[in-house]
Amino acid sequence: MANSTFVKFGTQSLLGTIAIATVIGIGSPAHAYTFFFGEDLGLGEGTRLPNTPNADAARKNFLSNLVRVGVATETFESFAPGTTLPLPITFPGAGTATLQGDGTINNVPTGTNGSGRYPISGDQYFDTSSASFSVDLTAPVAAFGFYGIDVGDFNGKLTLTLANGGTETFSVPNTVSSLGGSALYYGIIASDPSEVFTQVTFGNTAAGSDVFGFDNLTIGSIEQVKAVPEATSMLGVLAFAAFGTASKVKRKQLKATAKG
Ligand SMILES: [Ca+2]
Ligand SMILES: [Ca+2]
Repeated sequence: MANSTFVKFGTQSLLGTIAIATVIGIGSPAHAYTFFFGEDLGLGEGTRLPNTPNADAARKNFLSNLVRVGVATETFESFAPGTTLPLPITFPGAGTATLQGDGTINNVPTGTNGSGRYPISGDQYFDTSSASFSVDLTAPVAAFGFYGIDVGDFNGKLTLTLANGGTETFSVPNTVSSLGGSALYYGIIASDPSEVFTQVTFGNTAAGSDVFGFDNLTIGSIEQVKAVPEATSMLGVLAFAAFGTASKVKRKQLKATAKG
């Protein structure tokens, strides 16, 4: 008897959940961006990390979701040191990305710039306060990934605001108040054409004081994102929209923590 009552109640609860999910799905389609994050903690302002395995793994995972042909990565090696913004950069197949705001191309062949910042590729990187830094895109893009160096040692968490008609802000789960010289990789991939964006504005909870380095910017169009498996049912779509992104982020954060 008790068992039968439980089953009945359980069914009603499930139906209630479906109804709520349907309302959410119709009223405001939840975005299902996929996030990629890996962080290697710093060893101090004067020390360049000898390797960045967690950040590299996140980048590898990010790139594995993009087609191999045509996706470009800007390493900032071809610009004259001291170059300031605006800085237009062409990404074949994905349009032009113009870096806007404050920042400078820095050349640091060895060690750090004295404040924990250094290139990931080659000798150069882009140095910015993140108080005023955005990337304007001539064509809507679906994938955006980069290395951030020396984020968080002045108590700041990095944020990215995507403009796609409205705006949506995402926080990078970087460690705060760590030693200088850390390296992280952060990537975002849209899963369908409604999620593409035309501008990424950087912010920082300690804007102006938590200066960071920026290297290996990868941008991809929706055509350069590998197809994601289609959900098998409407309920699957709604459940994924409501809960999929959060759990993915959580899982990746946990993974990064375990490794770091
Ligand atoms: Ca620093
Ligand atoms: Ca570089």
